[in-house]
This record gives sequence, structure tokens and C-alpha cells, in this order.
Amino acid sequence: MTTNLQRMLPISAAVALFATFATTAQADEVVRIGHVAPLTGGIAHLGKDNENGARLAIEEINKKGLVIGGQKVTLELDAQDDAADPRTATQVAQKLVDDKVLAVVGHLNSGTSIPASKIYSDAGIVQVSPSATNPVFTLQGFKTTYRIVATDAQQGPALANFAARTLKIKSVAIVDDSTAYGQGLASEFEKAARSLGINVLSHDATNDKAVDFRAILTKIKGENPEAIMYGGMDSTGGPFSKQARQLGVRAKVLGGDGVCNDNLADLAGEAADNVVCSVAGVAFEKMADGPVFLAKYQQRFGHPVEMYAPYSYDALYIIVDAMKRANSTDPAKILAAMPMTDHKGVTGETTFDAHGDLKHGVISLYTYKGGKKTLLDFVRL
Ligand code: ABU
Repeated sequence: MTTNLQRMLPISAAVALFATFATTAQADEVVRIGHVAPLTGGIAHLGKDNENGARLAIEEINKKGLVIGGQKVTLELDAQDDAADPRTATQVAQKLVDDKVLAVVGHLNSGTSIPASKIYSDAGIVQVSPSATNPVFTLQGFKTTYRIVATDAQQGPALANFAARTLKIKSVAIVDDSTAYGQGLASEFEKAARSLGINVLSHDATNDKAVDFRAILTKIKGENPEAIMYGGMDSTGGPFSKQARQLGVRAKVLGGDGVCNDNLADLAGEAADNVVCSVAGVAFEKMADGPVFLAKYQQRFGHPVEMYAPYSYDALYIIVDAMKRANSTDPAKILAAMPMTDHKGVTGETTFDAHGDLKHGVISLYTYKGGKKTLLDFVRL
């Protein structure tokens, strides 16, 4: 049987035309990159912020065009919700492995990043957290585990140092939210505070879903500390600070990166001005391309950056940089390229130590003035 095409073209031309169609059909390789953060629950706003940073990077890279090993590659974000829950995090991690993602940006929380890291390690998939700060995350001996923020072993002492040397705090009560992050940060702060001669009057625990802190705060009021260090997130740190003020507690409230965002001011109201908090990275105003990034983000998503979006954006570019250097979309080759990372991104220059931590991190210290988050100081590590 003779087809219409064979009638119109000599056989050799028809074969050449068919080969062109076939080449075009295979030209685009779609590569999935996973992203995990809480998209539901009390800190969903932070999870969405992280996801938006990674999404912005993917959209830019796809727009510009990515060619790996001579083949056009289109990136796709496989975005998942772990609800800040350790068990859900492992289920989602397994889903991403089954989805054959090339690498993962996430998770947001230490308490989810740590259990998920074994699953990615077993699968040989690179995991870069843009926000998990518990030191244990990168100390498990996994070759797949990276982060691009400083750790709580750096953040706790930086906050204690600022309290002792700048704020001249001599006594502190500590409260943590019983999560890997809150408990870990509070214990790093406590060690450093004691070594600096701060009198640690008490260390209490609440949980990351608590809404009423009046019993703990009433007990602490009786101890009359000069400061209260709260290890937890903004969703609880905001009401904690507000209730402290309502109960007439005069102590400063100290917190880490979990509380240090604009949402804290919304939740704490006027009490935010009594808060001093740290961020495990460079301040937006100190990022060379910070204003450009903030404007780009605002234009794309219609609201400002919450917190670590520049870090998830850089994490995505770091993975693509490894892909380019490996000239491959094979996860094993990308994993092999990761230790040699030297990436200049929005958050600065990223190089990794043998554990997958930043060689040169930064801790920034803030307070709130009239509810506006205001940079006080920063420490280069
Ligand atoms: N680093 C603050 C929030 C994320 C976490 O480490 O749990």
C-alpha cells in the first residue's frame, strides 16, 4: 500500500523528514526536582514561601533554556506537603523517590528533614535543605545531605553572645516547643549562655500546636528573668510573646530563625518590639542582589518574601549547577558533583564542608521597631 507521503516525496526524503520528527519528539527531557515543606498547618505560610523560591528558579531556568548532554531539559517542580510532621515527611520522601525526582529541595523543618534524609540517602538522591538548622541533619554520615543555612550550633551561641555582650542579660528562662528544631536550638543556646555566665533559671517545654502559654509564663514571671529564650516557630512564638506582655512579664523575648519574620509581628502585636531574634543566614539588605530578588518575587507571587525563599531559590540553582558540571541528569553523577559546588547566588557564595554544611555561614540579629523587622547586627562564621 502506498501512502500519500510516499506519493509526494522520494523514499530518501520521506525517511529524512521522519527522522527529523523523531528527533524533535525526543528532544525535551522532563526532569523532576522535588520540593517539600509544610503547606498546611500553622507554618504553611513559611512552607509556601520556600516552595515559591524553588518555583521561581525553575521558571527562570526553563525560560532561559537548559541543555544537558546535548539534550534540551525542562525542569518540573514536584511540590509536596509534609505538614511539618515527621511521619508524613518520610511518606512524602518515599513518594518523591518513587516519582524518580533527580534531587530534592527541603524539607523546611529539622524534625522532617532528619527522618526524610535516610530515605533520600538510601535512594542516592541529593537533598538540599534551605532552612533546617538542627546540627544532626548533616552529621548522620549521609553523602546526599546538604543545607545552605547556618546551624543551631552556630545560631544558639550567636544569640547567647548578643544577649550577654550587647543586651547585658544576666538571667534567662528557657522554653522550647519539643520539636527537633526548638529543643535543639534551646539546648545550644543554654550551653552557650551558661558558658557566658548567664544564670539559666529554668528550662520548660511546650509543644508546636500550643495556643495558651499563660501557665508557663506565670511561673516564669515569678522567677523574674531578664530574658526568656523561646525555641520554636512564629505560629507559637507570636502568641507566646503577646501573652507574656499581657501578663506583665517585662523580660526580653529571644528567639531563633523560626520566629524571626514579619508574621511574628502580626501575631505578637506591640509585643514584637520586645523580641530579639536571629536568622541563620544573611539579611536581605546585605544580599548584593537582594532588592532584585525581592522585587521579582513580589511581582511573581503578589506578596513579599516571608523568610527563606532566597535560600530555596539558590538551592534549586545549586542542584542545576551540579547537573551542568556533571553534564548529566543521572542522580548519581549529580551527587558526585555536589561537593565541588562553588555557587554565587542571591544569598552569597556557597561552598560546602565535608558534612554538606556551609563553609562560610552568616547569622543575622534583628529586633522589631514599630512592628517592622529591623537588622541589629550580623556575624560571619
Ligand atoms: N530553622 C528554623 C525552622 C526550620 C527548622 O529547622 O525546623
